[in-house]
Amino acid sequence: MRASCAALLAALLVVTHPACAQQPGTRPTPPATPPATPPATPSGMQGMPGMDHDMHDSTMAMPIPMPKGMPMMPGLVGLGPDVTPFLPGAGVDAARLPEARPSELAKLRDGDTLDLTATLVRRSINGHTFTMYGFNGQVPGPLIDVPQNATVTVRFHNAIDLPSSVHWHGVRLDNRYDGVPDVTQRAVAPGSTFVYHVHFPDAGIYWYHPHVREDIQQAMGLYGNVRVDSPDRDYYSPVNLEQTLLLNDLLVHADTLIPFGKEGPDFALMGRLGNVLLVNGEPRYALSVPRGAVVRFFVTNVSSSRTWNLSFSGAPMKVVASDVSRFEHEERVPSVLIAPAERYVVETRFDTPGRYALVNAVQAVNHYKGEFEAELDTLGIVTVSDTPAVPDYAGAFATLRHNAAVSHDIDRFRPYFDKPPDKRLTLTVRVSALPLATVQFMTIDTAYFAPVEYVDAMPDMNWLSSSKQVRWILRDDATGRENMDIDWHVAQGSVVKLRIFNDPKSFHPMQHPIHLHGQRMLVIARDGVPTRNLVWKDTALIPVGSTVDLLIDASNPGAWMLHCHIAEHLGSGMMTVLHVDPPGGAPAHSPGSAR
Ligand SMILES: [Cu+2]
Repeated sequence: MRASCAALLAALLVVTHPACAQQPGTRPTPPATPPATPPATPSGMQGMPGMDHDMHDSTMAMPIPMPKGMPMMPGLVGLGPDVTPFLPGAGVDAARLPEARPSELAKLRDGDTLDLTATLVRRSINGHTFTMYGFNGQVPGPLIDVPQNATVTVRFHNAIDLPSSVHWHGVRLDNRYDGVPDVTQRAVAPGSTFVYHVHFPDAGIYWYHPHVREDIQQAMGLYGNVRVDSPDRDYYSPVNLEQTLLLNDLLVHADTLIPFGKEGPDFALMGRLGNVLLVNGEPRYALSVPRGAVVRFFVTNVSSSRTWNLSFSGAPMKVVASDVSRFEHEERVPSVLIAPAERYVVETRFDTPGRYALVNAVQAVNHYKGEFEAELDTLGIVTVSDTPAVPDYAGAFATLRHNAAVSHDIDRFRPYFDKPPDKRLTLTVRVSALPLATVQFMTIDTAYFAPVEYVDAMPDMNWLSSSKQVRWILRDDATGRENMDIDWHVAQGSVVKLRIFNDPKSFHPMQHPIHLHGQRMLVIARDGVPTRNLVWKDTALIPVGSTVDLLIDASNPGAWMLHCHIAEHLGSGMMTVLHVDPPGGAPAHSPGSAR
């Protein structure tokens, strides 16, 4: 929310606070803390970004956690979202559920079969016990490791208390197995099974999650990675260790999960931003490595709405790959910015014995001062021993590779970069029946915007907005049609230039990570500035006020979702379908039945 100045305005200090006009939303300064003095302390390990989480203070009277020292807006006290509260496992005794296990490796070969079962699990997080979900009793779900070009069978069994499905995020697979209810299949009812045949044409890091009520099912633990291994042994540089990091956040008040909306998402304005930050399902990530070790991290953002900015306390880092390919050129980066559903592959060298903190460094707002300020959360610690790493990959790490194969693959698309857009979308929002205080607040507040909002500065207004009141919109500029009324067809094999504009003048502008299923795309320009180091993507962040040009390689036939990956925005309508028609027209196709 446009919170910093808004709070001042709400307090009837109707002045333009000079700080409010300062560089709204400028990128945070990444931490440059040397490893000898890591910012991590035991108290910094609790993962509570800006939230007051003390069980014994007055916040106990609040229905949701608020930023420290900030009361609920007077006009909103006593209200609740207009949806029925829902939490997993109603009436189930958590003590009788199995404790969730960490993710286990599921190494599959071409033709193998995996049984994947979504169940209720018991979780213990920061000393509190919750009933949540897991795949095969694990959170994250099994790390599925397959060779490139393998096809595997996954028998998905739904043993949770909601309809579900599995979407294979970023994978250019057969449309029938894309996992989207009412588009490619029917939702899998509790107690039912659906069999997926998944082909993996591209090396890299992917993930799987339900495509039903993602705001509940992902947040409660239904997510896992797929690592697709290239047959090229030199595909990545040599490293001493590989790690997968799945980033999520959980919204907890004292010892209680904040319920979800049964009929549709609450927190529909900004999405649900948790106050407990999780790496691989746990609030404390820990890794021990020898001195000089080079570690390749496969990072996936599975959170509903949070955009993260990761770094390792100044340890040198290079970015190697993203969603569907490697970059044309490896680059040194101070930190990596990762929006919901994106993946980045980064390599880091830990050359000094000691402790390096894995931190999320973003820009938050201070309501009372009306200023942007840095916010730093420690997600975990990498402990580096005195023992030297063997082999020593310092030389390989110092080399920034040029991936000629990636550039050559892109070459045949370059002639299309400068063509006029084939399709244009505007991102906006429409609201109705919100509390009057929220509407008044937002109307004044929209005078200010940040390109990317990293924290929920006004969780009371956000919590009270449900998908019944908020409609997030993809609008086709050519026809004025919105969301599922857009009827886009393109020919298989065409190269589609899609221009997306995120309208900063809407009622509540916000960044949107836009995801296209089943194809790959390039972000070729942002605000008219060409991208100089390309990478194949399936998700692109569209900041507020920005115009982003995407070039879609529409090679995979079928009906493919195009949507915002903020789960509450998707649940509030922000989706459409791109039909990629094979020669001879669209295939006759009806959603398959759950078996
Ligand atoms: Cu969105």
